[in-house]
Amino acid sequence: MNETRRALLDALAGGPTAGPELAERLGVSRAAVWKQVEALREEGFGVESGDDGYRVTGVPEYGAAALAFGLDAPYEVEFHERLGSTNDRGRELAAAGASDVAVVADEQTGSRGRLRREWTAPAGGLWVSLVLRPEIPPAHAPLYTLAAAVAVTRAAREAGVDASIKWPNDVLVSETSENTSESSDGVPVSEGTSVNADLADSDSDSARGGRKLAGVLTEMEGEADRVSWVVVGIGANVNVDIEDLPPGATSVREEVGDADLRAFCQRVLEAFAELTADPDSILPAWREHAATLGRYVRVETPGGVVEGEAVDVRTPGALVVRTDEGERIVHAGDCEHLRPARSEDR
Ligand code: BT5
Repeated sequence: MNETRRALLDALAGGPTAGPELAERLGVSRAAVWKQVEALREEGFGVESGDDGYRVTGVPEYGAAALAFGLDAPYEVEFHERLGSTNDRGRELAAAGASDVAVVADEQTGSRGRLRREWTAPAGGLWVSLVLRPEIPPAHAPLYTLAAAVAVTRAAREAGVDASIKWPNDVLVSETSENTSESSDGVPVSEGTSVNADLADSDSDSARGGRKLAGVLTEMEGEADRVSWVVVGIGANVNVDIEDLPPGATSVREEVGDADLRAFCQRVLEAFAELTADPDSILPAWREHAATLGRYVRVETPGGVVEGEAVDVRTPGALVVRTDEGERIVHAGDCEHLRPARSEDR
């Protein structure tokens, strides 16, 4: 989207604006404003011109302009009806030097989870990858994964879904029964290009116990002291039938009925931008939205199994487990929720 279009959308999002004022704010002629307004109408916006200027009366359901309209986050939106993988496109953009771009697709035909697992992404879900160039050391990149999980969980809760995070980054809707188990991979730090892939190829995933609503795949390229780029891929089942998803998955549609996908996407982008603008806020927010803390967990790590009560999470996303032999810090692993910790055990 060109800068004039974005500036026009930003101006109109603030309320009715007169043509001459728009021309001045956009630094273009009034005729050019009119042309841009016509282009918005062609994209499905309702724009009326009245005494107080141009006023938006309707926004298309989804698309680049719809997502940019009223978005309170510093990302340019690149939208595709259908794409292989938004992460692949994000990596391409990153390699070409782009930053602060949100690649969104309505449907993905070759999307990936961790360890190159298949990710199912039919139309109606939120499939987005953020291309970023933060000034952080590679070891801190997992914080971005945690921030993404928090952002999706917030948006899901706002949509009425009782979502929470299982360490490190699966967003689940838990079963009412407590004695169930789930598993997932952990967050290895900065090896290769995949920040949160690796370890045991357990495909049992989070299906048991909690139904998986969303997942995050963060990839990066970096040098010893600084990342070059990070691509944070977020997949959330929003307006999707569970029959079109793998077993063990759930969707916003399944839990509470359809949500406004455009608003859902905007909320995720806004929450993510807010969290990463203040990195110190990420871990406290993660703790607040996590289902893992206060539970007995079993984590399969590269160094063996760690079992005990998950008591905290530490920078850049390590899990602190209280075991019979004392506290263990787990950076990566396959985590199962065993049961809630009883208060007398603490
Ligand atoms: C993840 O992997 O949870 C990360 C998923 C990231 C997907 C996004 S979509 C936008 C961006 N573009 C991409 O190409 N990817 C990212 P993992 O923890 O490895 O979980 C993968 C497993 O989840 C699969 O093996 C399935 O069992 C299950 N699965 C696949 N599709 C699912 C879905 N839509 N909902 C819930 N579970 C799913």
